[in-house]
Amino acid sequence: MSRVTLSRYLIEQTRSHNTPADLRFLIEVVARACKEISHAVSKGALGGVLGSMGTENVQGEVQKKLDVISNEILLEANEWGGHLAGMASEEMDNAYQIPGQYPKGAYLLVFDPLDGSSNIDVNVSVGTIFSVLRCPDRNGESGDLGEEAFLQPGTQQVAAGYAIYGPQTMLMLTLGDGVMGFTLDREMGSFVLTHENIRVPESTAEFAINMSNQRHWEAPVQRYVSELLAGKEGPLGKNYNMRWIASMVADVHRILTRGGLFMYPRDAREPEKPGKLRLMYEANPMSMLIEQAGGAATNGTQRILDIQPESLHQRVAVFLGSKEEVERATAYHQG
Ligand code: P6P
Repeated sequence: MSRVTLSRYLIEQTRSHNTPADLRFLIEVVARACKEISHAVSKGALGGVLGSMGTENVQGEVQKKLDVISNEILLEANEWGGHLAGMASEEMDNAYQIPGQYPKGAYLLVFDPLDGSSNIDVNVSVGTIFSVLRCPDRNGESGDLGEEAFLQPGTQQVAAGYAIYGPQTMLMLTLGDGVMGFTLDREMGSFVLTHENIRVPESTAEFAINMSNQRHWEAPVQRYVSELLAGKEGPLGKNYNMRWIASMVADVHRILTRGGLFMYPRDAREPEKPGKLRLMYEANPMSMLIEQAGGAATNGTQRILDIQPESLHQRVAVFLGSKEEVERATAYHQG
C-alpha cells in the first residue's frame, strides 16, 4: 500500500469526518513548524543553540535558547495563515495577538514549544505539545483577544498532539477520532503514518514518577507508590518497573506505545500550587491523547479534561495512562 502521509491522512479525514479545511491547514502548519524545530534541536552544539538565555519565563523557569527559538518558529509559522484568532504559549506571559496585517481565523493554538528542555543539553528526547480550541464568538469585538477566550475545559479541544524529537522525530495526533502516529521521513521531509489507532493497554506493570519528591507527597500518593514498590509481596500482587525521563513528552510517548502510568502529584514543596505541570498546554493535550487511546487522566480527584481553567498558566496534578492504575490512584484520593 502506498505510504499515507500526514497530508493524505488529513484529506481523508476531511472526506470521512468533515474535518474543516482550516483545521487541516492548521495541523499541516504546526507539523511543518515541528520539522523546523526538529532540525534546530538535532544540530545540538553544532548549531550554537544549546545552553540558557539567561532569562526566565512566566513560570520562573530558566529559558533555554531552544525554548525561545522553538516558540518563535511556531509563532512565525502560524500568524499569517488566517486560521487562528490567537495563540498562547508556556514561553509568553500573555496571549499572542495575530498581527493586524493578517486575517484572523476560528481557532486558538496553545502550546509548550519545547517541553523537557532541561534535557536538551544532555541529549535526551524533548518535544512540542499543542492543543487546538475554537475561539469563542467575539460578537463583533475587534480589540485584543483576552486570556478568557482560552479558558476552556479540555473537553473543548478539537485537536491535540505532540512532536517528539528523539531517535525518530514523530508526530502523535488526535482530531477526536483516535490517535495516529506519524514518523518523519527526513529524506522526503514528510510525516508518514506508521501507527494507526494507538491503544493504551488497560493494565500495566510500569509507572513513572520523580521518586526524589516522595517525602513531599500527600498520603494517598504515599500509600499508592508504596504499594507499587511492595510488588508481588504487597497488596497489588505483582512486581512493577519504574521509568522517569523527566521529559513529559518522552514519558507519555512510552505510555502510548506500551502502556504505563505517569504521575506528577502536587506536593508540599509549593503547597499553594496544585501541581507542577501546566493544564492548558501540557495536561489537557496529553489527556486528550491518552483518553482517545483508551486510557484515563485525572488530577487525583477529577477528570483533567473537565477542569474549568481559571488562568492561562495554571498548574495541575497529573495521573494519566493505563486506566486500571489511574482509577486505583484516584480511588485512594477519595479516602
Ligand atoms: P522534574 C519538564 O520540565 C517538565 O515540565 C515535564 O516535561 C517533566 O515531566 C517534568 O517537568 C519533570 O519535572 O521535577 O522531575 O524535573
